[in-house]
Amino acid sequence: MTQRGSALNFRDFVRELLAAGDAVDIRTPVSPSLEAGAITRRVYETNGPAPLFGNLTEGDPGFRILGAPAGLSSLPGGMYGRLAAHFGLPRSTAPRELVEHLVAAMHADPVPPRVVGDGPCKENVLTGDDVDLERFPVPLLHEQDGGRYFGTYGFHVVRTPDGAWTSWSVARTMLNTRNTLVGPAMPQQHIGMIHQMWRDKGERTPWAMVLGAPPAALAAAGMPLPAHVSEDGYVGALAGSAVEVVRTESGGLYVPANAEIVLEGWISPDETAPEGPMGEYHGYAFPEGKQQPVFHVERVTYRDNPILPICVAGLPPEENHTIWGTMISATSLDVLRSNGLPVSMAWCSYEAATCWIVLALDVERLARTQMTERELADTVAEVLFGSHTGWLVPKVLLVADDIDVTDIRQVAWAMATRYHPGTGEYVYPDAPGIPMVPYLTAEEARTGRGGKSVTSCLLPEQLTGHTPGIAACFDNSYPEDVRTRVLDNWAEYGFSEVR
Ligand SMILES: Cc1cc2nc3c(=O)[nH]c(=O)nc-3n(C[C@H](O)[C@H](O)[C@H](O)COP(=O)(O)O)c2cc1C
Ligand SMILES: [Mn+2]
Repeated sequence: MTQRGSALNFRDFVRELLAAGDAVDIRTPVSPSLEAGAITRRVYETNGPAPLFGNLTEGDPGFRILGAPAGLSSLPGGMYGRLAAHFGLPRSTAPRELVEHLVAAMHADPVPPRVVGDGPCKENVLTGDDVDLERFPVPLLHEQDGGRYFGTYGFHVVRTPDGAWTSWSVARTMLNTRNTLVGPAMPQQHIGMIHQMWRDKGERTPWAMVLGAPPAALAAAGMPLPAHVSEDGYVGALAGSAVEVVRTESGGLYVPANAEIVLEGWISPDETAPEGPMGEYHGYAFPEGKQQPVFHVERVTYRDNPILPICVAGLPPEENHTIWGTMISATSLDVLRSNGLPVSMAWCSYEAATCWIVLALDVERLARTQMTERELADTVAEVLFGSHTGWLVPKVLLVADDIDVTDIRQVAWAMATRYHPGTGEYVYPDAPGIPMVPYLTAEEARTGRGGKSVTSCLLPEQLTGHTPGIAACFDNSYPEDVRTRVLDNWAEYGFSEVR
């Protein structure tokens, strides 16, 4: 028996989406070369149900693909339903509750994984010359991509040489040869740090990659938890029970027992190969690829009729926004609060492609700090840009918490009516940041510094604790009896239900 439920079992997750009408079981033959990518893209861009491709024209018979595993949904009351299902939460869970749930698990004791002897991920085994990644329907996701991507919704497993820290992290991998992959392992990311530890010893990095992982594990692997924190223990705390793992044969690493597909092998200390380009999280496809480390696959294990999940990166909303952005929101909220800042909510607007984070400030608590706007901006920059999570996001917007930061319309309104040109923006040319941000100069990208800002969308009075005027809107501008009557009579007036 393997553990069940949508958070800890990818197959159950898919089954629940199908049952809720938030996935479609596609029986029509579909090509993994561009067609599956095009369908998945259109699904993101229309908030459609996740496509489960059951009849692919390439790859072994019975091998499947799930697109848009955390796309937004147009089902009533469940826009974030697919995201919430990653954590076993009700489909109606609001972003604020989700973020607080993620933060709470950061403060709970880690629940280390439970080792079991066997698991569904070992139903099929390929070793030696039989290792052939081309047996899988490895998709070409965008026409401009430099290759076919095997891993766009899976995570790497590596461990420090002393065994103290196990890292699970999401990063893309492109097919290089039938038994090697190539992909980024940036030195600021934990896989890059751990890979460097093995290189310093002159050794290969033992490595595994997990596809079709328990959804909560995938999300945690896409979360910038601090260094030396093992994501596997965080997942146990988050899901409320230990993740069941099995030992890999080749590297002595542990992987979720019910994963769809597991690749085992090692990362070369020095070998690189060209990777990319690929349509990326910021929304653009740039023309150049890069040399990246090569991952050698010595063993492949998979479930019967395996399902390979894919993220077709590009314009929001896709998983780099819905999963990565949400996880960054939680870790950022935690680091700001832990440093005493009066932040009530943090949110990477999906529409901003994980290139800005909006912070809601409790203006009464803010007033008590007696900080000037500059002091506030500098403190936020120091705390956030100095952290692992803040390295990822170049822009910060500050708003008072009368604004719902998860509603882009309210954020746009605050930006337009409260940000003061010439004085409201504070820039940090020395702050370290991810070099993938599109507007960076060549020099900023090379040094990994600059292009970072904090923009205040606070009215001057809000620094002293009050908001002058109120939003003129349905909730604020009518007495309760009028609002109730309007809501009760809505259908009778002839309007359809509001979603
Ligand atoms: C769908 C998806 C794709 C991602 N692709 C990459 C990637 O290719 N490279 C990368 O460095 N981070 C990527 N990330 C972000 C990392 O997973 C994230 O920053 C995470 O915190 C890294 O783990 P670490 O903090 O343990 O280093 C991706 C995240 C998601 C959800
Ligand atoms: Mn980590």
